[in-house]
Amino acid sequence: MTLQLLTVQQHILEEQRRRYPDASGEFSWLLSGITLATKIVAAQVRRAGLAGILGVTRETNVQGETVQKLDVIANQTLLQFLGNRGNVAIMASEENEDPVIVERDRKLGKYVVVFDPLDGSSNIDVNVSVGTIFSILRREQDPTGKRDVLADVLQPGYRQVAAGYVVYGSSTMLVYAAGSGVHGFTLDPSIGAYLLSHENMRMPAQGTIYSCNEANSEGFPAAYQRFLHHLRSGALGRKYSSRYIGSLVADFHRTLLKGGIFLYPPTASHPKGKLRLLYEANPIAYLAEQAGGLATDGRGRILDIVPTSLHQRTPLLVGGEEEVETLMDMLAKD
Ligand code: P6P
Repeated sequence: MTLQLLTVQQHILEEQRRRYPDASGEFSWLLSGITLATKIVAAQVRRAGLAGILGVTRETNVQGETVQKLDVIANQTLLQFLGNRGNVAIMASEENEDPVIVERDRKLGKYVVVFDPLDGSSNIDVNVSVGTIFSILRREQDPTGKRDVLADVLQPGYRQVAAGYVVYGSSTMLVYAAGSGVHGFTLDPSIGAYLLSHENMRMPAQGTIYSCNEANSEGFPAAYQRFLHHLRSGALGRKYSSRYIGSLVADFHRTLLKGGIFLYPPTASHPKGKLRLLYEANPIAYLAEQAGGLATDGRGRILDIVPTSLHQRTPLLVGGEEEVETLMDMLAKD
C-alpha cells in the first residue's frame, strides 16, 4: 500500500513549481527553517509541565543553568533557524524591541520574516493551546547595505508573500498560505514530519460561534455591544455560542475551521486594540482572506493598514463574510 504522505516541504515545492516553474526553491528552504524551529518548540512546549519535576527551580536547573522561559527559547530557536537560511535579511519578533539584521545576508537577502514566537504563552501554565505566528515579506536587495531597516519591515499586510501559524494543541498543526489557498499540516511525532491533513481550508461564510473577552464588553464601543446583542438574539438566523480561549492562534484556528467571528475591539484599557498589527493581525488577516473570510480593524481592511511602528496595536475583527459584513454595516451606521 503506498502511503499518501505529503510533507509541507513537498507541498511547497509542488505549489511553487505549479505556479512559478522557474522557482528557485528559496521559499521552500525558508519555510523549512520555520518547520524545523517549530518542531523544536513543540517538543519544549510538550514537556513544559515536566520542568518542575526534572529538578528545575524557577530560576536554575540541576546544572545551575538559568532556566529560560519558553517564549525566550521559542524566540531564540526561530532567530537561529531563520537566521541561517541565507535568504532572510531581517527578522522582527514580538520578543525583540528592534528588528534583528542578519549581517551576512543584509545586502542580498530577499526576505523579511516577522513573528510572534509563542503567542498566548501565559496559557502554558494551565495547559491551554499556544502558537507561533509568522509573516513573510519580500524586500528589494540592498547592495549598499545602508537602507533603513525599518522601511523593509513596516510594509502593509497586502505585501505579505506568505503567512501562517503553528498551533501547539491536542496535536501540533502548521497552517500556511502563500497565495494559493490555506493548507494545514499535522505533525506526526513518530516520524518528525508535518503531513498534509487539511488541503485548501475554506472558512464558512457563516458560523454559530462568536469569540471575544466578554469581561471587556462593557468597554466596547456601543456598536459592538449592539452587534453582540444582535447575534445573541438570533437576528442572523442562527443560535450562537460564545467560545473564548484567550490564545489568538487557537481562537482563530477554530474560526477558520468552523466560521463565526473573533473580535478584539477597542477596549477601555486598550482604546487602539490590544493585538499587534505586524505579527498577529496581519498574518491572521492574510490567512482569513486566503480562506474566503474577512479581517478588519472596524474601519477598513487589516491588510491595507500602513504600519508606522514595529509593535503597534490594532483592533482585530476576523471571521466569515456574514458576521464581519453585518458588524461593519452596524459600525458604519454608528
Ligand atoms: P485578553 C495572548 O496574550 C494574546 O496576545 C492573544 O493570543 C489573545 O488573543 C489575547 O492576547 C487575549 O487577550 O485581554 O483577552 O487576555
